[in-house]
Amino acid sequence: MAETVIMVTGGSGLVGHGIQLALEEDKKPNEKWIFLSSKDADLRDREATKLLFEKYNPTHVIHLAAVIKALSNNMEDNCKLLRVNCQINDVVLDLCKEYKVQKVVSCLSTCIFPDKITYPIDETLIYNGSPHSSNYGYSFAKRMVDVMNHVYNDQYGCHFTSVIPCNIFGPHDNFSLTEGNVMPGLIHKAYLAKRDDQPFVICGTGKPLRQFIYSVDLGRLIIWVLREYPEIKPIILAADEKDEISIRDATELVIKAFGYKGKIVHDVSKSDGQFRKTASIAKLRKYLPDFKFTPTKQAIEETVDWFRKNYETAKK
Ligand code: NAP
Ligand code: GFB
Repeated sequence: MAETVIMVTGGSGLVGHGIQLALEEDKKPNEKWIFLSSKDADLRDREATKLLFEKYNPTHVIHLAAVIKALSNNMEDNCKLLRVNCQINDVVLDLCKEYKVQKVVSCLSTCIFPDKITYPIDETLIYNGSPHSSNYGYSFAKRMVDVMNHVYNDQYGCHFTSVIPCNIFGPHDNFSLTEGNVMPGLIHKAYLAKRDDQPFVICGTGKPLRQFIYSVDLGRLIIWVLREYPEIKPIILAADEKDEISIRDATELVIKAFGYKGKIVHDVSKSDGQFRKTASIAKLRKYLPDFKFTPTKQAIEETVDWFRKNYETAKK
């Protein structure tokens, strides 16, 4: 059987590690996986990136690399996030065409959907309005990946597709208190509150709603998309709608996992961001009716356990 060489851009991040953990239970002998980080090449640099294609000769690419920030930083840096992400995507996808890569799976995000929309959101609604203003630089860069997938398919017959995950968390996340997304931020804050016997501060009102997916579940689903999903059009990969929870609920699960019993304070000077972005997984269920997500409580406990054990070296 011919060897499949799968090159994963952004392979050193949260989702890259989710795929690596998922592969531990689902290795195929004819697949060779290469997980890249920014140390291998700056993907904005076409010549440096070309050397990676020459070196590894990938038959398949999972394109995860992106510059991601939490809500407050997105708001301050929409311009940078638009430019950097467009530069990376342009170089990677065009080289995939040049090197005749058989299939590319890129990663979008549920924050790309219009802010003012009826819920639940589905894959057909991406272009029905502007994304939330806190996020529009990053979101428009991501929308352009879907546009590129279609034009490269129409014009050159490339099989480029994409997945749209909701908020992700798990081991190897960015647990920075200022730059991390909400779940790793809450986990780091709960760790410090418990250790130093301090109040636990939630940004905003805690009322916004989010769907969360465990990085290992997402890893399993991305592997399925790479091997089996036939469409160019994107597919939402998210928790079931019924499992959407408020930021306050997520906080309760995190502090329980730490056994923290101290005071909880809301800093309402901090933005709530988008109130909700509830996404439907009807399309995923049509393909995979029996897929079982890890319960959020269990996934949080596993992530907290990982963070405790790896506190010194975790990205924070
Ligand atoms: P992450 O942990 O921040 O990792 C980002 C990855 O991109 C790292 O491997 C990083 O390399 C690499 N990278 C960044 N800039 C680069 C550059 N100029 N050249 C080469 N590599 C570069 O991200 P993640 O959370 O795993 O996200 C993966 C994908 O999922 C992204 O496309 C993101 O937009 C999407 N997504 C994430 C979330 C979420 O909640 N995290 C939700 C929805 C969608 P280094 O490790 O060397 O820095
Ligand atoms: O994950 P997050 O930063 O962004 O979550 P989005 C923001 C929500 O969690 C807001 C509240 O309502 C915040 O006020 N929150 C409470 C906190 N405490 C914290 C905390 O300690 N840290 C953080 N970060 N938030 C993200 C995008 O949007 O969605 C990313 O910014 C990515 O780029 C991701 O696309 C999927 O969920 O609003």
